[in-house]
Amino acid sequence: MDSANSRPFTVLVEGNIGSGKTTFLEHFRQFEDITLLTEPVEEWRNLKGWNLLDLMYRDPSKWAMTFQAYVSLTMLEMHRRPTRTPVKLMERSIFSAKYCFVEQMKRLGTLHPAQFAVLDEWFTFINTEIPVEADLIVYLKTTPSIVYDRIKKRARSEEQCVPLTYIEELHKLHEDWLINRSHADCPAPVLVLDADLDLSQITEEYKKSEHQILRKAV
Ligand code: DGT
Repeated sequence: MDSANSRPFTVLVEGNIGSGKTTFLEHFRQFEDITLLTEPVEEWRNLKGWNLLDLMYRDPSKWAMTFQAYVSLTMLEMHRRPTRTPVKLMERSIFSAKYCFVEQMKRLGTLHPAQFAVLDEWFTFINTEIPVEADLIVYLKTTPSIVYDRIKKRARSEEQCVPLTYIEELHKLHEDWLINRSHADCPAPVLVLDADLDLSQITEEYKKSEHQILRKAV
């Protein structure tokens, strides 16, 4: 733990849909003293029997606001979840929800400007009033066409309608946020990994982040 305030060294794992965030987290399961918080997709797929992810993809104009409100809540819960280990790895964050997904929905017109304004107020309140600190962002950088093929192969039913252009735009939003630093607040330094590599080579790439995450010479 950080001796000053007893909070864990917190790493946010970010990257486009299908960039391998879950695989990256699984790589760190071999180490002790790390808490792994995978994204609550299953909660989004089953809230009291409702599949909000599916509703959002089927009828975005109607359900985007509801979906994003629930994403914000589940992400905030992960940011705030008490952790007994000195290191915490989190898949995504309220930041990518805001800077990538909500921004995309605003640009596409899926979110009405009034809905966007409400989400924006929530984000500003959370970001200024509730501690959601991060110490490092691992950006799993990918080429849109490569992750598009992976998404098709993994065939998560809700995602079958996602076009390549959607993935390309999401890629640009990740790049704007994490590489071009177009938002005033990027909560932590960014480590960029090449996540285009296939499974046979990716472990070597993941290893490049071990010393920064475990904070020891490995
Ligand atoms: P991975 O392990 O890199 O393959 O990660 P994925 O693709 O399982 O996880 P992620 O977060 O990239 O995407 C999960 C699904 O949820 C995907 O269909 C996009 C969607 N999603 C995630 N976060 C948000 C969000 O804040 N807003 C919207 N609209 N969709 C989101």
